[in-house]
Amino acid sequence: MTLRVGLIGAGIMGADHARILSQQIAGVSLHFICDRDTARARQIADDTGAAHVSDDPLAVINDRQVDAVLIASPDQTHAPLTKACIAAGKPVLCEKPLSQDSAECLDVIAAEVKTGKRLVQIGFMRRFDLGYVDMKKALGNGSIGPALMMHNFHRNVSAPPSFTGQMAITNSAPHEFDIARYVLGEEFESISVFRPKLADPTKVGAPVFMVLTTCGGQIVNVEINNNAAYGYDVRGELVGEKGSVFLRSPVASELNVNLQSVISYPADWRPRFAEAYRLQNAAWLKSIETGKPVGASAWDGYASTLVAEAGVTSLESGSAVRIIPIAKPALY
Ligand code: ISE
Repeated sequence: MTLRVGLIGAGIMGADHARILSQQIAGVSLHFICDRDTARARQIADDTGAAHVSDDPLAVINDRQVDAVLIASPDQTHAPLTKACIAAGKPVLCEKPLSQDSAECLDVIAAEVKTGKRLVQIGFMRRFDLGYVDMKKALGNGSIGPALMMHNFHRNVSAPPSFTGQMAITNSAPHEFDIARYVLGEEFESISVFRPKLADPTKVGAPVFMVLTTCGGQIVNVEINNNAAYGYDVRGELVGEKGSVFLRSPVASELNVNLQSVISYPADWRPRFAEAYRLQNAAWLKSIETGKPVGASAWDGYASTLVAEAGVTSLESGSAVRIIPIAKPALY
């Protein structure tokens, strides 16, 4: 059976998901493309053979010929559109974050719990990255001993003009908040956020450095620098009592010229996590067929947003902030 997917959002992420679904995964077709800019929606429809284009996301969600929905629209639309998918009984892969407001995440959770079915997957694709899979495996099989710390660096070339200072915490860092929870199998207990002094304080996207503690006693540090300039560079190291696992970025080649050996950095996350996105999207579609949920749930979306909210408070207050989630519903 070919699964017909409705795609909401034809920007940088929507276009990449369209490429993945149309070129790299069998058994799926793009059926409906939605964006406020119908011209770029039409371009994706023409490239992928999608039958319909609209600027109305509800037209996509409620179309009887759409079996599943992928949300790649702006952050503030994620929670309301995910709730609309739940109301329509449609499986949905929603790009991260589920919301930048934990109360909105709880609304989504309440709606999904009411159906009694897991319909929502959140696009924390690093859970499918082979480096992080190795980290979780090494912890799980005891080869590095009990986890002590996890170091994380997340550097973008430059922040888009719309990027507010807080978005380093609410938009970029949720990747690290989620992957650390997933690898360690622990919830966070507290967060402290610091910001270095910039030469130009008016520059958008100043770096932040975060120190988090887990309920299991581990320490996690996260550096987010959305204006690293030199390349897209995500690093990580899981440190145990007997060893560590260091995250290696996939490198296709090494250029040797002019007495130099050059390994290039990608310009953004798409090439760095290309395989993780493909595996995530393929697993999502498979989970729809099997009825067995995979990847990050709406609860995981809530948990990472709760940490981000506490991080914003810590940055503003200059103090450590405790993280106290609600009791996890049995559905998760
Ligand atoms: C973006 O939304 C992503 O999800 C990327 O993975 C991340 O590196 C980037 O910082 C975010 O803005």
